[in-house]
Amino acid sequence: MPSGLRDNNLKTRRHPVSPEWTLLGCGALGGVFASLLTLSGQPTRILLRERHRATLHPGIDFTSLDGHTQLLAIERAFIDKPGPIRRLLVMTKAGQVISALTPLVGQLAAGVPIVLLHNGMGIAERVAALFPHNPVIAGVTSHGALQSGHFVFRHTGRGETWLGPVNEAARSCAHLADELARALGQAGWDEQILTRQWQKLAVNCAINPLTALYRLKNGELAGPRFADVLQQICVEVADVMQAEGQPTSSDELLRRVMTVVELTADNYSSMYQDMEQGRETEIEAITGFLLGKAAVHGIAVPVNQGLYQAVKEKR
Ligand code: KPL
Repeated sequence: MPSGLRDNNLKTRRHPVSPEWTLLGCGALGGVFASLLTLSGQPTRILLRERHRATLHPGIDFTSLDGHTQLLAIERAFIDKPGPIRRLLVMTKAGQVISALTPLVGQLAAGVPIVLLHNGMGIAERVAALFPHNPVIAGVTSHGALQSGHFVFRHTGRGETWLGPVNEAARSCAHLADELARALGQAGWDEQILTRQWQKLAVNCAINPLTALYRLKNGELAGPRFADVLQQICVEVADVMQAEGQPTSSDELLRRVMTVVELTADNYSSMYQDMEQGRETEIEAITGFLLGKAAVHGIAVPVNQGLYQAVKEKR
């Protein structure tokens, strides 16, 4: 990616006023969402954290699903001077959500919606406590994304995105799903977002640790070698979900997992990518969250426990 790109070479203009979206967390998925929002005509500003101040910030090199590559100028700002924020889209890794948002405590205007799109659970409630005057929205997405260099992103799979309210103030924010849908092709609003979060957690408990530990593409989990372990993971997650008041069955969860395995067969899971790059994984917010809930209900989850330990030890 060449540095020092001039804006007039790029596809979009800078937007000095108030962007539609301010995005915190420009990893693979964040970079793809920023690109898709920009291309749909919704000006987006990327908020960079302090540790990125010393690095170069060229335009975004974005490759869409059809393989077309283009350079996009996307406005950037630093977290200490974020500029006006209309909606905040938080796409950091689960483990970084709280530390990334902390500088905005007391700075973010009341009423500005905070949309959280990360793997794992247990964080949205903490964000709602930190920002009692803001609508907090939890989201799940199954889009595939790859980052192959500094600000070089590829959209690798069209997925579904669902948003829903975490606190009362967020109940009036359903229109945000429509706006995301303009960029993503589909996005829906679901008042029962907790159920969708659990279903996504089940998929992540099954796919992410195994693909990361065995260094596989998602599709390779369809082989007979993994049939038993996937089944056992789903039995354990279903037990915990039922104890949490989420009606489901291990068969239903296994069907969901196998559908995602098939739809994302050619993708590397985010945990695989994190481990390969030596980054912190989301194991705490995914399997760690499950283990915490299992302990509360006194449910044994030995297979998930083993995967959790193996991922922790590998780092
Ligand atoms: O969410 C994912 C991830 O990689 O984190 C899945 C759905 C497993 C797709 O890779």
